[in-house]
Amino acid sequence: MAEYPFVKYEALRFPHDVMLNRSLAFYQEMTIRRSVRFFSDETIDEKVLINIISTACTAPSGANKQPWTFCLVTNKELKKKVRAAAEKEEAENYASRMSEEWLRDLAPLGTDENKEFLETAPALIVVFRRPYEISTDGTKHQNYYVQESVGIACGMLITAIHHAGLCCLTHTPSPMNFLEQLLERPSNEKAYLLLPVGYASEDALVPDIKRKPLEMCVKTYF
Ligand code: IYR
Repeated sequence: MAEYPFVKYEALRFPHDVMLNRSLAFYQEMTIRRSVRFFSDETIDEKVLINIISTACTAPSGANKQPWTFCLVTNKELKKKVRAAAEKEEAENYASRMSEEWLRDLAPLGTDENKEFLETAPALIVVFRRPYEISTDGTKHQNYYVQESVGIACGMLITAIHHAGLCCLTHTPSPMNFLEQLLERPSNEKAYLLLPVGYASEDALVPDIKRKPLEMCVKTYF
């Protein structure tokens, strides 16, 4: 059996008081994150966006296959096409594909088929999952736990966006295969999530909704 190399891991480690402060400060930073639907058109330094995507790419993944591609779109024409295609699908969703209960559940969010934010936001990050890889001889190689891996990477992406002082929306146009076509992705890439990214507009409003109380989210077994 071949030997595989290992290297020493220098893990972060803090004194208890520092750990307590850091964990609280990070929670306090994250708890003010909101999904934003109103963006200013102010541009973002491309280096910041690349740092954010680099953070997402540090996510753990099944067998370290890193089964994702993050497409960064700032081109105005392309954003316009993405908006038109997303609105076409969403118009059908709101008109006939979504159940009465679903529409009732969405009502407090004030969403509809109009997706202006896809054009206003200076950047779109389109995340693709890669269920398999195609080697140069054309053979397919499955990736593992692709949904989980890409979901975790997206969580880290959203966290990095917020940490940089930017806002985003986890937008889920459905079906979203139009993104594969518009961005001319290879056949092994499937659209997973579409995030407009930018600064919240000065008059941005968010729904007056609350998070579940912690007791409903956490069960302890000490
Ligand atoms: N994809 C639709 C509907 C929608 C779904 C969820 I889950 C939301 O949290 C918000 C909206 C849309 O984006 O309008």
